Amino acid sequence: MYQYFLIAIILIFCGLSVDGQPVPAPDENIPYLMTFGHNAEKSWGDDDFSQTFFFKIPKEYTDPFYIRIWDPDCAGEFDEINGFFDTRTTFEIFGGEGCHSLDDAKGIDPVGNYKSGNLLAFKDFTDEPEYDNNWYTFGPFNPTEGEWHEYWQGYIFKIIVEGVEGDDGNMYRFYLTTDPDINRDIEGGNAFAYEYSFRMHNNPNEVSHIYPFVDDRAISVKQWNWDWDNDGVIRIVSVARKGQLSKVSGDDNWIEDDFQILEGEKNTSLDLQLIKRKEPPLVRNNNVVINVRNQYNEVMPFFVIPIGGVPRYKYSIGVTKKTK
Ligand SMILES: [Ca+2]
Ligand SMILES: [Ca+2]
Ligand SMILES: [Ca+2]
Ligand SMILES: [Ca+2]
Repeated sequence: MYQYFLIAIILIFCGLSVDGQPVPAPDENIPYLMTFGHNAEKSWGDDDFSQTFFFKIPKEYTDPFYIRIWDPDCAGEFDEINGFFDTRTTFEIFGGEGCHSLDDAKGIDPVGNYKSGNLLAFKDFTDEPEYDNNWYTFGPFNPTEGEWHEYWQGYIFKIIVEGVEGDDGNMYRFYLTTDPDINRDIEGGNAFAYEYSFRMHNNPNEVSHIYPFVDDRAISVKQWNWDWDNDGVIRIVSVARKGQLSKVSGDDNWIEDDFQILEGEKNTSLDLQLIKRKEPPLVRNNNVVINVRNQYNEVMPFFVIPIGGVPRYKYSIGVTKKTK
């Protein structure tokens, strides 16, 4: 009996370690990141054909690491065809001074010097069966090739994905890993973005999540989303918020919703629950974009592994205490 228990424990731990650090992460339950070729109409769901993500390598980790891309090609399985597949997607990895700290790097539009820092690696993909439902591995990288971030106590790297030719939708994921061939966790590693372009689930019962981090300067928040196709609602949960409904956009437009930060929410993550529409017509293959800004119009980071954990509503914070 005892040995079965031990084997079960070992299997659980092995299972965890080979999961790697996927982006999107399990708590987000987002099926794919998405970037279209720049000749696509924006009504397909991508507002600017460019996606930026950052990886954080904690200072305790000093060995080389890798960034793996799942399904980097745009053809075959998973990708969204528009006529025929003719899209070329570039993946560029940056490190060094300014790769994150420069304002343009943190913008939500691909303008100015957003490709700041040192270009460490580059590869483009078209219709390549070799990488269809398969991996491409960037690296090895040394953690110190990134840009040191004092507040997050780690080195930051940037990846920019762009649809430079064609009009089809490329679906993909990233994995941060210690191993070039297997996905293995970097303890304390994380990834974040200031704007997220992704594909929603087709199953209306699936709920996806985004976790913006509220720093201590935030007083109010503006939630912006693009091309939601009226696919359900966004419900905001936090340590102080039980479930507040926020607006979603229709076809080919942005919508903005403002709300105040509550006491207890600073230095925690919000949980934006993306709840799909359950009545017909069901929305399929829904590509969307979302960003969240504070009262200064500064974008707030979404960490794939939420800072402070997934927030749970605490009655004692959310309700004004009554004296008995
Ligand atoms: Ca594919
Ligand atoms: Ca096409
Ligand atoms: Ca793909
Ligand atoms: Ca859409």
